[in-house]
Amino acid sequence: MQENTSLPITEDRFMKTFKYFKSNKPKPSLKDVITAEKCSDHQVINITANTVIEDPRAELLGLKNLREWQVFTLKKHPGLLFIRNPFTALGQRYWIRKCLEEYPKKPNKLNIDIEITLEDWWRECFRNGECEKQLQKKLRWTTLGYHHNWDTKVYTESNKSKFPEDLAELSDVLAKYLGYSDFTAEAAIVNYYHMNSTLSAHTDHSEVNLKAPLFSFSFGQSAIFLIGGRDKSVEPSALLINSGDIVVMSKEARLCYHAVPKILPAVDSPWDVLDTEIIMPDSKNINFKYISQSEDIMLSMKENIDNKWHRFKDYIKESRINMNVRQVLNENQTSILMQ
Ligand SMILES: O=C(O)CCC(=O)C(=O)O
Repeated sequence: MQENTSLPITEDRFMKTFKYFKSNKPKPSLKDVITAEKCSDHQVINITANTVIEDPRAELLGLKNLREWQVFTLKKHPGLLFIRNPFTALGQRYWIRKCLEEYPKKPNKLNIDIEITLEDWWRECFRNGECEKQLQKKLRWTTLGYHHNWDTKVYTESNKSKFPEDLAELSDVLAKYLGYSDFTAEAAIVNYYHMNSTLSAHTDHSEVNLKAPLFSFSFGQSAIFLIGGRDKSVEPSALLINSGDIVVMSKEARLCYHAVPKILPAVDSPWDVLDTEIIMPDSKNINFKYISQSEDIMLSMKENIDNKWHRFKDYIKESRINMNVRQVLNENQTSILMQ
């Protein structure tokens, strides 16, 4: 992630729009914010494929049948794809819980490491039975796989941990659906936003492979996402992202400036809308590429149906989580050193 502040403010249209949406007084108008609902709008094109090959892994990863997915692109931003919530309610719960209970554990890296090293942040938040809100609010990011180095912006072999199998599998299902047969999830930033959080304008270009798409999965509260051009003189478009939505930055959009100037209260909470009868997926005959123990997923899904869910629900009702997945290496490259 790299910030660029070199443009004179008069030419920095990205910054102007960012400030407009960030403002609390006066509050920005949302009338020009693009939503998938407005797909008849001249700015949005529905590019959902007519024929889709089913993927038996989808259900176990908390995804709806691929035939139900809806994909859009923005006329002004070719390469920027938007998939409108392809997750089931149980799927949303699964990923929210993973981002809170599993991913912020060591050896993964957390923003709070510079202050305090915690083996298990979520467990620590509930060490005394009650939720320690102050510690909970401190978590802003966790990195997985190749850890993004925020100072040098360089990935290294020595700063890497195992990429989670389930997230690799989810990314693989998405990649295959979009026609990227060689995508490998190798790094992720999980971003945690509270109602007043923002993410400033940046491009993601630390990866060796800048041709592979970047997958961005969002859960919880909504957000305004700005997507601009290759420099900040291009006026960005504002897109509303709701829980479950996926944004893909590919091709021309892969290296474009983007930002999150505002978190908005979600109108719906799709993680709450569980079907009355939950039938657990049968994982026996599914061929996974990365997952070795699908029973763990089943167990975790089941736990989300019972009363263990309430702590995660309390968190997500005032937060947004974004999992930002990247391929780092080129095809046939096995290490950063081999370029
Ligand atoms: O939260 C989002 O939607 C975007 C996150 C992002 O741009 C990043 O992690 O690089």
